[in-house]
Amino acid sequence: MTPNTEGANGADRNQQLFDRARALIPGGVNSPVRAFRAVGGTPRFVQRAQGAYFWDANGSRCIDYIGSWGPMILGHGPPRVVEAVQRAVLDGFSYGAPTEREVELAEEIVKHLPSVEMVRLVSSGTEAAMSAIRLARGATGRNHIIKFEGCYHGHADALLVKAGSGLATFGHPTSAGVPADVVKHTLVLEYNNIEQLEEAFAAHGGDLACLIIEPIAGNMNFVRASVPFMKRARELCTQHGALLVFDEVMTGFRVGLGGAQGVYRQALPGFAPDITVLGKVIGGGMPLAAFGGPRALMEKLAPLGPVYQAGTLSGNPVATACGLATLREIAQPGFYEALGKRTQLLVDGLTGAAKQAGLPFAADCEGGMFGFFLLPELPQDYAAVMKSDTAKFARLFHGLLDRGVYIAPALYEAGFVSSAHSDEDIAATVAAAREVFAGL
Ligand code: KE4
Repeated sequence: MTPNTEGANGADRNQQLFDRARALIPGGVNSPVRAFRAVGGTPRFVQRAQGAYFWDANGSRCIDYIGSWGPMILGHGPPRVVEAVQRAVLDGFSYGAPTEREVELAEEIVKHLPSVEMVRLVSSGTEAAMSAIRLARGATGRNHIIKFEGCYHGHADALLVKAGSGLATFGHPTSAGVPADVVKHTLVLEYNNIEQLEEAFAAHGGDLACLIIEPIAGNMNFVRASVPFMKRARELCTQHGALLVFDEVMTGFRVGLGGAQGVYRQALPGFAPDITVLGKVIGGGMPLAAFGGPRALMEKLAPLGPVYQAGTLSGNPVATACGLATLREIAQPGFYEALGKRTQLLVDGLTGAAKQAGLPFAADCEGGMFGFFLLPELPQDYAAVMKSDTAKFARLFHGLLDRGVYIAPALYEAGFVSSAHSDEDIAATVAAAREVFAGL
């Protein structure tokens, strides 16, 4: 695939746009990961996208394995979703009043997640995770929370925290502007570390409002919580009266129709979190997220209960049209079987190409989500992920990009396959990777 780095008049329009953007928008982007800081180079300014592809400002086409960081599970511009959105906008953009479609979307979500009896729609994953923690704290009357190193739950203050100096010591802010007071209730533990779980609950169990976790950590690229670890987390939360919060913003309706909790239920019959946080796929690319759980818990939310939560654009009629049409498409029989096969084809192809090149390489996937590491085996926690060779990853990233394959511009991000990715796209991706691996 010949790289085309220049527009019609020979100028690199991505660079021109990036220069203009950086004069007006911090870092030239509206979300940091888009700035290519981890891999260097110039971000691609997307001009349009369709199916498995986008075209950048130079008119160069890329096979897109980010898909807006997960939402575009049907690929870009799925016809029936586009029609639903076009119809919705003709009826108005936003009302700030209840609509039937919010009820229909809530029904669709509840239908597929047995642990969710009620759901509240919001506009971003950050808002959903933040609200879920407030609900857990309001419901339990407790302040402390547990999160895990390497898991990302949006940028609410209480969650921008790194591990304390020793085990079961409270966290320190990872961002300027977050007062130490705000994170002093947040315990940060090692993902998949059962011993630390036991110790933290032994020391603080009676003061814990919740444990929040990414069940498959897509913000460490792709790290699964082990079944024994997840089983123990569930048991300890139940034993100590803390709530188990599943952050499925990335995995929800991405790894399967029942989300990651459905995957764990296969190994742990009856397994269920107390609160589920959703986003990305349920909005189909529009600003829509949600959190839900048992009725008794959710009815503690305003206007019924004492836990306040609100939003001008919550349940926005255009966003709900996009999300509802998306969920109805992916709920079709066979959708996830076909998507999972396509993702496995990619992972197997990349693994074979890397082995052929003699590269340390480990990959994993579930449904339409995948991850890979330039490591000999799959890491189980953040420290192991960070042993990756970032310079080598950057060379891989740009080698693929030059060949029209767009993966995440950071080694700690997952990748996403859509139902629009064809076998030919997968083959072209593996061929490009084979060329790049040879030179790494
Ligand atoms: P948003 O506020 O970005 O909608 O969602 C926050 C969030 C919450 N929970 C999980 C598991 C998430 O992955 C995210 C957001 N994911 C990142 C990608 N790793 C979004 C990309 C970005 O920050 O630009």
